[in-house]
Amino acid sequence: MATSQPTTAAAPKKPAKARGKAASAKSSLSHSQDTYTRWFREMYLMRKFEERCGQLYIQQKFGGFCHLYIGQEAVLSGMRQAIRPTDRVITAYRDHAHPLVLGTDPKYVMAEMYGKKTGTSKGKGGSMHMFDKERNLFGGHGIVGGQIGLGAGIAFADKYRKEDHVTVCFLGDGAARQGMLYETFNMAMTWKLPVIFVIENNQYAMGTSVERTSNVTDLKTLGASFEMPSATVDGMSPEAVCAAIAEAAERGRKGEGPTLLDIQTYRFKGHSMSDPQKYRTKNEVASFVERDPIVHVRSVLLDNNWATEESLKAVEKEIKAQVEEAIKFAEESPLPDPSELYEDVYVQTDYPFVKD
Ligand SMILES: Cc1ncc(C[n+]2csc(CCOP(=O)(O)OP(=O)(O)O)c2C)c(N)n1
Ligand SMILES: [Mg+2]
Repeated sequence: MATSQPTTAAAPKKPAKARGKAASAKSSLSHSQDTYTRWFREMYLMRKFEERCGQLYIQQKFGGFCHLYIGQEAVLSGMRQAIRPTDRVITAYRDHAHPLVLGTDPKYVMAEMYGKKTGTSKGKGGSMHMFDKERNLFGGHGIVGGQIGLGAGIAFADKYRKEDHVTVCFLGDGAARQGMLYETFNMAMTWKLPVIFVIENNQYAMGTSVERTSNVTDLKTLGASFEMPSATVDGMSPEAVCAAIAEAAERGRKGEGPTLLDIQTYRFKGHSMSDPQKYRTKNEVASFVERDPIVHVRSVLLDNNWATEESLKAVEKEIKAQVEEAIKFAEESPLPDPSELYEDVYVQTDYPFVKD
């Protein structure tokens, strides 16, 4: 298959920042009322959860790092719509929204933020290490690019066991510069692994723009020397993301191997909570906030008479209450017992390197 083969979901050639507002809500709808309703609910949950995390972090309710996902929600909603619940997901440290979209109860995600025993990783992972075995979420990884090889490894295991799952392996535009990417791309193409490499290209790695990290700024071309099918996708549109990931998943399930998607998105907030954001202008941020995917989905629902202002307000109220309940649960949960420190480190109880 040709490198950089355009998919139905390829974004216009202009960089995302140069494009105008989301297309009119009524034009060419490819999804049902149920889908838009679900997108609204889950994106609103991701947004409110993250807004509250930001506030709680400032109030020093929990420590460590805190990387918010605000602005990038359409990537996860589009992905969730395109895959099966049995498919696998792995990501980096900007990972609070991934369990939420996969259906993990927000209270367990919030408890992990607080380092509590009831958290998704029993309070031993924190913000950067969300896992959910039942929902096939394999983390949550703090080493930039570390999950690229792991994602291909999960896909290798599925292929070896002859199971038809696909793995969606998320990575940042900064992680795309890691050597791990090239070794993994080579193996994934050689063995035609069912893995979709999704660059969540929010245009910055901490304060460093894509333009400053390489001569190559069209990230879909990173797969070119491996002849990996690839495309650029508008990450502010859940419809475009869904179409691109669905096509890539089908390719993976048919045994045709991996796909690379450069999904162009934007984080409305700083890299982490301690980012003065001197590397970008307020106008640049505003140009993306104008394309807020939640506003887009909201207007699709209203313009098609699939919802009313009142019904959406009721959903918002319900979700805000759910997030508050999650905070209460987290605050009231116990801390892990110090005796649990060495539990869940190795699967094998007699692992030869474990010493007393
Ligand atoms: C191997 C490694 N190098 C450096 C860091 C420090 N670091 C943390 S986040 C980050 C930027 C990564 O940016 P990107 O991959 O674009 O993800 P984003 O934060 O935009 O989601 C860096 C360099 C790290 N955690 N691991
Ligand atoms: Mg980035």
